[in-house]
Amino acid sequence: MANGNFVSLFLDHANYQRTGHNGVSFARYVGAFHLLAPGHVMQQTLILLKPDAVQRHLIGSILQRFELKGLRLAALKLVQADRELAEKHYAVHKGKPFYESLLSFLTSGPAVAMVWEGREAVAVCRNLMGPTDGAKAGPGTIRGDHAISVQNNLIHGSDSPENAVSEIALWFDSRELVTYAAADSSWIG
Ligand code: RTP
Ligand code: MG
Repeated sequence: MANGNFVSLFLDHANYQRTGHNGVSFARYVGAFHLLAPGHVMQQTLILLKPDAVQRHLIGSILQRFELKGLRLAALKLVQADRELAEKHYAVHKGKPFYESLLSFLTSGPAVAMVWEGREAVAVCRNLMGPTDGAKAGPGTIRGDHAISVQNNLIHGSDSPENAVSEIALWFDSRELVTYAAADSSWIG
């Protein structure tokens, strides 16, 4: 097997959900397997660059942080979210004082929707983002370096593997997710 190391075949949960029962194609199904060291958990997560990130010309510099971390880009598109999509995405916050303002913000212009994949991708991305309030986020994080607002905090990231699966399905059609071998994967681990 790869590099002569003991590796295990691990079925990515999100890909299994998308392809396991509906059977998009055998090739895509096989592509959902990853060669991983034992105990490593491969995940996918939904990342949105919110409308403030697009308007502030921060798409490239934020996106680069995910690339440099060693995550693999599985899907990417520019989306003008409508109210229905924003309501579904932030359904958990319905009824909170900031809910209406949040929906207005998310629908105020285009957002960049992405799926990033890698070991512990959900937690890795949340750490790269920093805490919700830009004023409290530490330097070195995306929000800490570029945001000072609670609401206009540039970026969304799924907060659990389970929510990642449903959020990816909300923003992407399964055919928009691309499976390929990253040339540097054996070095990144
Ligand atoms: P996200 O869901 O966007 O990744 O952000 P998060 O987990 O860090 O924060 P969450 O509590 O889920 O809040 C969702 C988004 O709502 C806006 N917000 N405004 N005015 C306020 O008090 C307030 N609190 C939250 C932010 O845009 C936050 O990211
Ligand atoms: Mg959240």
